[in-house]
Amino acid sequence: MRSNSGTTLIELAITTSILAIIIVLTLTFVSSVSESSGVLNQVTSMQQKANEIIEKMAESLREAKVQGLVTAGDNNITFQIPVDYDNDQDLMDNAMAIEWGTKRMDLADTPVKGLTQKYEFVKTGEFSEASRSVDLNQDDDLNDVFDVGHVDIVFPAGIGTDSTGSVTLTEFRQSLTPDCVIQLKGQTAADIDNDGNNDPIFWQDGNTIRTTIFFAKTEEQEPVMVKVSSAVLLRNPQ
Ligand SMILES: [Ca+2]
Ligand SMILES: [Ca+2]
Ligand SMILES: [Ca+2]
Ligand SMILES: [Ca+2]
Repeated sequence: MRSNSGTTLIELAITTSILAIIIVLTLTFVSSVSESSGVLNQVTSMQQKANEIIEKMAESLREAKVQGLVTAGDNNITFQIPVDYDNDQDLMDNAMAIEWGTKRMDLADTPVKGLTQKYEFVKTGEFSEASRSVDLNQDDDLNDVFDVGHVDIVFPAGIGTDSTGSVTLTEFRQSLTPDCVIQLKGQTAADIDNDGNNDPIFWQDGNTIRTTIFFAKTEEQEPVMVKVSSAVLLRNPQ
């Protein structure tokens, strides 16, 4: 009886510790699964949104007449689009030339002749790998610091006069993205993902406009980086 109960106690102790190990293993497994599915959700939702944004930009750039050359350090691209400013239901004027201009978004999309619109990166913050202990660009160091911001579309808006009486044009801005666009700090054309190719947001390669955007939700505890790019062949090159 005594030896029996002794065995039972030992057995109980062994069973309890085995159970404890199993519980710990299970919890570790569950938490790592939910962590990786959290990262996966983050990547999937960002990828989807990023694709929509870049497709929308590509659509307008395809028709565009780019103003000036877009070099690799530029954080913006200025362009015109065909608009029906003579209001005869086509995009050609009387001389059969394309009606280049933009729209006054502040005036219900009213077409305006000769003016431009642009896409532009606007910095709103920074992300430091070291201070967050996250290797965001996965190049095996924690040395990188990123500018964080968004891409605006900028239209001309109301025309006013300044203090000297000169005519001024104001801007109408719309943010195309949340504050989750990243670039290496102060290096608008740098190679973010270390694949040997520089990653300016906009870059003109002959009649092709290349757009590359890196997205990261830097407010997440474990932010991940997503890259989206497009190459648009200009339909109306100069
Ligand atoms: Ca017209
Ligand atoms: Ca890094
Ligand atoms: Ca680095
Ligand atoms: Ca790169």
